[in-house]
Amino acid sequence: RPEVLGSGASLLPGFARPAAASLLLDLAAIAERAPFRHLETPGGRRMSVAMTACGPLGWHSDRRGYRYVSEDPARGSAWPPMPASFRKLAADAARAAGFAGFAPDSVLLNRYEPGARLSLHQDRDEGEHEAPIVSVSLGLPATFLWGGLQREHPVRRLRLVHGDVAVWGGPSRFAFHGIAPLRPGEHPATGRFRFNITFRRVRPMA
Ligand code: MD3
Ligand code: FE
Repeated sequence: RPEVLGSGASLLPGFARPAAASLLLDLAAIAERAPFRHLETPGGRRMSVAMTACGPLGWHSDRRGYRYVSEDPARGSAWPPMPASFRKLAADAARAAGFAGFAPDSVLLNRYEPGARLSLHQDRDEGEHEAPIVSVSLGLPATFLWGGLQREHPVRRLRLVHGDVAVWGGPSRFAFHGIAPLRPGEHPATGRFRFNITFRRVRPMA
């Protein structure tokens, strides 16, 4: 039962819980091939969130800017393929939120350690604006900051816990959002970390 957060935005509490163990196994295999790393912002700051990717395209940031790339710049080879468990969960969650036919071509994996945060931003490096973004929270809980379409708009706080899935489409696709600094803790499935998996459609469907 999706909970409608706003126009085009839905929270599916616990939707990924049944799949969580296999998602985490697949995540560990991806991280073995393409390790989590702290990217540099165009302004030269090291991100506190560690990231990696899988699928045809991966999000990357360095001094030259933000962009999607088909090879992992750290290794000079393709990103690991998208596991079937990931693809299915993303499509099922999108369908449950009213977005049938969602076929992501990029998966960003975020790893939060205590104190790691993501400051308020918009996701606008994707060319395909009709598709939603699907996000899966695993491990330690986090406070999601959900703003409006302009940076100055008021920010709502939403607690995201292990297994929660959120689908961001329609007008909510370009809302400002972020994650408050992670509180230290211990989670049975992920230890001292929170992981977030976001599914994106970057290139138009053929
Ligand atoms: C709302 N990640 O990777 S996921 C990101 O928990 C990112 O790691 C956060 O923001 C995290 O870009 C939040 C939820 C999310 C993702 C994309 C959105 C919410 C969104 C795009 C538009 C509106
Ligand atoms: Fe984002």
